[in-house]
Amino acid sequence: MFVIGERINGMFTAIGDAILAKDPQPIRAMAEQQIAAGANALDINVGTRVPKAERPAVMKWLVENTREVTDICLAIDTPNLEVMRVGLEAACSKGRPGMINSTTGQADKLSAFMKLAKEFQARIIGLSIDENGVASTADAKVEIGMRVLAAAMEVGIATDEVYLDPITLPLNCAQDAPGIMLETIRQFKLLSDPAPHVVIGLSNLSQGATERGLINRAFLVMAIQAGLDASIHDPLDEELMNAMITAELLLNKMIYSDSYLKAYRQR
Ligand code: THG
Repeated sequence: MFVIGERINGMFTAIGDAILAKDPQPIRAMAEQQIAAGANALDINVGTRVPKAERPAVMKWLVENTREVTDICLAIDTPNLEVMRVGLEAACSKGRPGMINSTTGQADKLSAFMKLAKEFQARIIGLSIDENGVASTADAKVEIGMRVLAAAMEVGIATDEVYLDPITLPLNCAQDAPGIMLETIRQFKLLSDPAPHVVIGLSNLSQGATERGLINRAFLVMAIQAGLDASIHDPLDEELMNAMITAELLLNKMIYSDSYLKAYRQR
């Protein structure tokens, strides 16, 4: 599993405060903690408390500060093309890896973001959203996934550099959504050869619910069985990471040993 740490996001109070105060220390500490806990990449999102006009400069600051402590992949989380470009410039400097999080499926957005992905050799996440909003059926989600892959191929991006995201809705407002997501994940994996990656923003699922950790854990395990191979979540949630590692063990993706949890973390 490719784990994208979700915690450098202005929506978390402590990180939002640090962003507004231009205090780099909590940002760097959060990057280091997530990497120590097993993150393979870090999501970078300035949040909603920063005024729109300041977001390009603030994204640059946030990425540059994170880059002070790590060379791993940084996923620039913004729907705005200008903020994305500034974020990628900082993330991908000196040949380091970056990721576009994300594009939607409208033709004009797709072509602009795919060009950026090509320019920066960045991976790219395509959401199951288009001019009609969030696709609600598996068929509609897969249709958008197909358009995302076609747009990638058009600019010469391999289908396995694309991450399709079926969109995770909170369980407490859409109880049939998890089942639809599982079906979508299975179908995404059949869309191309090589298959695209499939990613979700796991924590969305349990927003506003009690038993958040348990809900996240149970769904992540099911989604991995369906073909999920990347997840934006909290790597500091140790029980979640243990459930994820165990799911991979049970699917024969690593060799059993009594100390398999430790072995996974050491690799
Ligand atoms: N897909 C993609 N990218 C995404 C998402 C997605 N990026 C953003 C989001 N969804 C994933 N990241 C988060 C980060 C935090 C939370 C949920 C998703 C979260 N935050 C707490 C809350 O709202 O309760 C805040 C807690 C606090 O304030 O401390 O749940 O789906 N491609």
